[in-house]
Amino acid sequence: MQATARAHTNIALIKYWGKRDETRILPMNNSLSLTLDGFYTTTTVAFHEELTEDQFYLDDQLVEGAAYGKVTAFLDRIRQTAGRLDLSATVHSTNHVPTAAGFASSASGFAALAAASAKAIGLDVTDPELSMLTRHGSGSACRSIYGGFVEWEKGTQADGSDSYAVPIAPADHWDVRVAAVVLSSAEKKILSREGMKRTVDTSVYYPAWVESIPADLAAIKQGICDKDITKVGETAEANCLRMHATTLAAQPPFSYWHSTTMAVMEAVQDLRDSGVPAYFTIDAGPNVKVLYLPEQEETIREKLQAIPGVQDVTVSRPGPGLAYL
Ligand code: 2P0
Repeated sequence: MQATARAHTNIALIKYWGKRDETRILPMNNSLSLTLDGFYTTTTVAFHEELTEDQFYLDDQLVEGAAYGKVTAFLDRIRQTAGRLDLSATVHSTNHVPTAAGFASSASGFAALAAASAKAIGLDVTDPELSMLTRHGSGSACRSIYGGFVEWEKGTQADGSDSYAVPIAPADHWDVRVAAVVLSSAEKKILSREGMKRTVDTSVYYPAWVESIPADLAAIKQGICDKDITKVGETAEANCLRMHATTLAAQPPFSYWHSTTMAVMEAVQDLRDSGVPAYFTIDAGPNVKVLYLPEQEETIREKLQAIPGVQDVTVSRPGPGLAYL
């Protein structure tokens, strides 16, 4: 009863921001992401009858506390679905997502855990079913089931049975690049789970955010289909700024940006002013991701690395979906 799976991280171009159900991890809005080849998690799960509790090792270190709690809670769901509450698991995860890259490893982590644990326990699930299981670990992880461009359908059912990811275009559809720009002091103060809850509960801009999503989705899907960097970039950047605007209108207000975050945003604007198509997006933290085409690689790297306060620039291409090893 053992299986190994690998899943890649994803970057949202249309952001998931706000839940309509915190227990079932059901979002207020559809989101759309690009899976990235540079960052992934490999996880092996083995179920045993003789074990009395789960054990979780991350990069060969035994994990306890809150991170362990999230993993066992997720395994409980898998056990329940399979009708095998008698089993406990050993989980070995290896993260190829350098913390310094500024990507959350939870997306690749929970996608790999869901796939490996479902297979190890003998659950015969379709991709949408696996995406729904993954969603319970972390919302954005449900998009990492697939490679390339992926949409998470928010669904309309109260039980979450129609809230899962669907593939929009495969990784080889279009060679766009994403540079992860890491800032030197990038400590995140408000977790995304907490930040999105405060925003839903208190931000006077939140209803406008939800209302703006269908037009963004339509525009970006057309842009992806046409391989139109201007349309995709402008839509993603505007969507990101609108998400961050909701935090400024929350009570108490907050922002994920640092001064260097804004310096990177200005550098991207400078690049565009000089005729280079480059666009930024920012998640629930200070690091910036920059979207551009392969022919601009050198120009982009040079410009971003020269910004004071930038520690590292790591480039990714569109990446693959789940793999069983
Ligand atoms: C996203 N983020 O679409 C958005 C953009 C952050 C900003 O998904 O509570 O770690 O586990 O469902 O998935 C981060 O939130 O939150 C996130 P939970 P998750 O990528």
